[in-house]
Amino acid sequence: MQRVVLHVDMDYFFAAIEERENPELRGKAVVVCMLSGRSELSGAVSTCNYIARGFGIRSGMPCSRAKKLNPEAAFLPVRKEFYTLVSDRVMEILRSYADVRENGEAFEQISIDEAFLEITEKTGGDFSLAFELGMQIKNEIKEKENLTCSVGIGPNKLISKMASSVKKPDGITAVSPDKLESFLWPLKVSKLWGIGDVTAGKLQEMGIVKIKDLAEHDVIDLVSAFGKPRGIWLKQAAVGVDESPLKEREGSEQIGRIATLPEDTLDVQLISPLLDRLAGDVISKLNSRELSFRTVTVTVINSNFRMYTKSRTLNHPISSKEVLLEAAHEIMSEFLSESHVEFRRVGVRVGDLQKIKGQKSLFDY
Ligand code: TTP
Ligand code: MG
Ligand code: MG
Repeated sequence: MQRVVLHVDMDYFFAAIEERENPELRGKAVVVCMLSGRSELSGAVSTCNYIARGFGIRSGMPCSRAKKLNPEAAFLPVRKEFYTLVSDRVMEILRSYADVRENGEAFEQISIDEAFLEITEKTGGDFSLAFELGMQIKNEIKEKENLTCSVGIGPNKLISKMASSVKKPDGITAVSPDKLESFLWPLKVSKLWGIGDVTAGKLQEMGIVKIKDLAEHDVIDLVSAFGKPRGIWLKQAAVGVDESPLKEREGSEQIGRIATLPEDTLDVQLISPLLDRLAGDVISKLNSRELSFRTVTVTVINSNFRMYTKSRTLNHPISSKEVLLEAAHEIMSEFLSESHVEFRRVGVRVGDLQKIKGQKSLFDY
């Protein structure tokens, strides 16, 4: 199946949150500053809204310079903890749109305001469905958080990441596999995600300016200039090839099983046997690897293909099937009491895994 990856980047994130919290800022240039505290405006610009960008203000610039560019702008100190709370809520919305795998969602957050979602299964490889899903995501973030974002869709991470910056703010851009060359080739090599100033400079010395030049360049020459892995990567990236998978959240290996119900239903009698079977499979996998768990997560996907998850954290690590079943059934009954839309798929997974300490038998002594 054709792979589809979606990338989301929030628009002028820190400044947009400040604007939302303080409607008087609307229509004004807003600059969020990392103040060093030494003297007034002695830090660097963290970010600014698009009105401020119109005055030439940019991330990383000294705040004093920004002040010269637009003395009327509102200068606000960063409130990182607050932005992180907003980011966490946005990420949970995004996560709910990603394909569901046995060990969790195919989702990778890469910064406070950016994430990749694998949506290959969700869309069946169809780029127009992917575009609709992108619009749904934008609407939900606007509705729930009153913030805008820009979305890129492509056959891999590289292309989706580059596509999301094409139309900003509040844009959406899909680059289907047949459009790779027309999308990439007119761009300068420095626009290729993963190429920094040093590589771009070196390429320029070799006469490679546009991505098209890179695509047409002899790979052996690239390998001798940049080494084998990098040389091959450059050649492939120039034609839009990138096979890198989404990386899971670090340190959060999970073991899980997910399955489709015989029919869409809200009947506990039909759901329970499947839940038992999934929990049994999870326990066997845990036992074979001698692992205990501390968190239990139940996932349901309803007949509208929306996904919901709920988790429980136990107060100590355990490997008991009874405990897993009890937690899973409790969570499921919460879901059932809240939901009006029938369930289509259900999943059980455990996390916070730990190796069970080897219990020696008497014979070992
Ligand atoms: P970005 O996504 O790079 O920028 P942005 O969201 O402000 O604007 P855009 O609409 O172009 O996406 O970064 C996300 C946040 O990270 C940004 O709001 C503030 C912070 N940040 C810094 O603190 N310093 C920096 O140099 C950059 C680039 C970002
Ligand atoms: Mg952003
Ligand atoms: Mg970003």
